[in-house]
Amino acid sequence: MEYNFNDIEKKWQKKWSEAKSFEVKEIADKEKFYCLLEFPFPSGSGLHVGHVRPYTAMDVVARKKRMEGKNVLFPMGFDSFGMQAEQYAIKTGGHPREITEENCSTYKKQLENLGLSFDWSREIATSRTGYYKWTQWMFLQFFKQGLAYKAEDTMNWCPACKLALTNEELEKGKCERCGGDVIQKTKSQWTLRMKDYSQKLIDGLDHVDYTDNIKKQQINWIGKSVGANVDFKLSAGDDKLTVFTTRPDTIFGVSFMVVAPEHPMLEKFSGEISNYSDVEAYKVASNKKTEMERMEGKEKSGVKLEGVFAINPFNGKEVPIFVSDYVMMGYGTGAVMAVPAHDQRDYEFAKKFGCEIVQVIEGGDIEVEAYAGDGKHINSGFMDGLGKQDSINSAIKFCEENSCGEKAVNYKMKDWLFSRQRYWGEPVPMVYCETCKKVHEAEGRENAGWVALPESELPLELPHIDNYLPTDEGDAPLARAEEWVNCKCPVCGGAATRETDTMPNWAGSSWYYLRYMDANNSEEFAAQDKVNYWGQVDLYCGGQEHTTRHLLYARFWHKALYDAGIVSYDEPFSSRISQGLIGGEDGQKMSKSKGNVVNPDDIVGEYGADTLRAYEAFIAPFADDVPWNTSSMIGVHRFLQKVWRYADRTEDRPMNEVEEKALHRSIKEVGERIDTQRFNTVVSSLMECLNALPSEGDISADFMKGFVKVLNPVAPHISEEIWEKLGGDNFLVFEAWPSYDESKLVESTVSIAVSVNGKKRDVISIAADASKDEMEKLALASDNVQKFIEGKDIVKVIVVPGKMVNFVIK
Ligand code: ANZ
Ligand code: ZN
Repeated sequence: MEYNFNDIEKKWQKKWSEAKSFEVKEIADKEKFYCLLEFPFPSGSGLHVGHVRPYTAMDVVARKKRMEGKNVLFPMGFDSFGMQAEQYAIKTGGHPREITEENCSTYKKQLENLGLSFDWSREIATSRTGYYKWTQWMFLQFFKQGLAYKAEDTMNWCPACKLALTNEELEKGKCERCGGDVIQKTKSQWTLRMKDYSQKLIDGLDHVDYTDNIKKQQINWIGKSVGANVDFKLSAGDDKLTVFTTRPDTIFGVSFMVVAPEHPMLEKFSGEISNYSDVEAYKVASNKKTEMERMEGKEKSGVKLEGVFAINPFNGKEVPIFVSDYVMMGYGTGAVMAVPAHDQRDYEFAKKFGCEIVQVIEGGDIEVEAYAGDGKHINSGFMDGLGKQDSINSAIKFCEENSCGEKAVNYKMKDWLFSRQRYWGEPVPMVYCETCKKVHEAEGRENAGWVALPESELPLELPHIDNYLPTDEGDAPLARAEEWVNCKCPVCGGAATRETDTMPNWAGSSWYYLRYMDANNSEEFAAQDKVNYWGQVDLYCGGQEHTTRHLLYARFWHKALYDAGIVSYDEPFSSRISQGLIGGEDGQKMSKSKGNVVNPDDIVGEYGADTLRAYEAFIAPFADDVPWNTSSMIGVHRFLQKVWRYADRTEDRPMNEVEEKALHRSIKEVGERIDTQRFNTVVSSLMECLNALPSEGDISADFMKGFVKVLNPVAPHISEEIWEKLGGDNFLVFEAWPSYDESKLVESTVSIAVSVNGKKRDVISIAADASKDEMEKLALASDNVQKFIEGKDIVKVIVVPGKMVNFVIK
């Protein structure tokens, strides 16, 4: 019989769906397993084969865990807010909601064609009101906890496109859309106090099982620095300038100070600074640069403050102060003590502005560049002769004893800028009221004037508008919906206006794993007992590009919920893995413009979903980037055809020794390899299993029934079909994962290949310890071999013990 994969696959997809095979309920005494995939943004171009890789891999895990008797939660949904849908709507005149919903259903169809065992009864999309009601609700909880505040923040603004752009949306500092210049604009925006969670986010990594690489990336992103805050007295008044330094031990080498252009001391001392107009001009100029440009800062620039200087608390030396944009206001104190001999940025600045360079650590050649290495301290008063750590400790001790500083820790990670000037996002459920503002101000409250919507008014729905562009003033497109914007203050009943910024795309994706636990609940984001039953995600799989931001946002969000008493455990994901990318067959990144995109629908149509699944599992170690390769995909297809043919050869008889051993080995290997995410070797083990059988003669039906159980996670359709043909009752999906018998794995016999002139003619089974002579004798006795050598001269016999025999004939 022919392997009609298209019919077979459709048949089983229908059966599973009708039987609701993958829908799960919370069952108190059944052990759970929560297997989570990052949900896709439903773009107009649909799924490509790169998406399929993690989907298949996690489906393999979910199917095996199910067969092992676990209650498996394996959900899917859509991260469906975002700029792309909005841009597409602007281009085509459609509505982002309609475009998004259409894309969602295309994706869903594509996913169903792959035979993925998702529980679609729990489908979510972040842009549906039933979902974002709870995103808004969580924002309100954060606001109540004091975690949300309005702050003036600079944003990248493209005057041509009238769009605010994130740093990721810049290309070499220019707008990625029109290539035009981008300016810095300040705007009051919602911000979440994520920086306060820096240490918790580092500490939490000790209690989760992420790969070392993922942990390292998270730690780097948080960017913890340990050092000291040191106070320098100012010549003017009794004010001081505090700097953050990781190297207080180098303080005897300070020859100037630098403050950021935004530092408040500048304005404060504008009366004392005699060249303040130069300072102001410099402030304006640096405001035009993006943070990236400032950090790269190839050519140092700055202005020396005339009329004000600082005093080094360690030696009383007078130190000039500069303003320069290589110092950022957002980090530390926005001021640095410059040690040009040992910090390269300070060195470049000193060279340009003719400042003194005082070496305080032995080593290097400071005629050429700053020396950042270790060495003994020199020119450092009481620290002379000390090494790095000792002198840091004694410098901090000096600060504490003389009340001029203390130990300090800083984190590079910033608070989370939570406002976007876009339409297609969650409305922020806040209202601005002038009347309440006066009350708040009198109380000295933060966010004066901002009033939270009562929870009963959620969801605050996105109003319909026709123009999705921000206004000329840079206000978000929602500002155009005047009727919606003007409202009553929920506290005092006076005239008020709604927030017109929306939430970032990262909001909805920060808690979706919780919603899956109780996706259709209209009373709560999820019922507590369900949240407690499903608990932490056991295995979370997603892209490498999400190991920093998304994973940190979600962990922060969860910890904030935990601190607010909303969830009972403080880490959302107990383990995390990341898949590698699939590139084009030409070795380049798969992209439409390069014309090298492989569409999964085409592969499924031509070779079947099982082939695509097995190939994507087989393609390479899961975390490796790898190019698509059609001929190796066809190789996998041939393997499935072989499975199909072998199933046709079955007889009702017990397994023989060869079959038993091949099967037990495969059960062991496949099981272990799925559990450790070595999916590529799962497929090779299955191939080896069949290779161990003779290519002709009958095969035990028991062998085949066992074989399709281990094949099932990878190629579920063909295995269900064979299972049914062999008279297996129930779906294979619900069969128990087979166990293996260790004693069956001991090598008493081995299969060896017998060839004639290098062409394989038979596989025979012999004792593992058979001698070369015995091997040759048995090989010669094979009928298949005899056919080819009968009446011919054997000129040579090559025997590799335990492996093969080759007869060379004339
Ligand atoms: C003196 C010094 C001497 C420094 C030396 C370094 C080496 P990380 O490790 O990144 O935390 N710094 C502090 N605040 C800054 C700001 N807002 N913008 C730019 N630079 C800033 O780096 C901390 C070091 O970066 C600090 O230690 C400070 O320079 C500088 F041999 O102080 B250091
Ligand atoms: Zn009010």
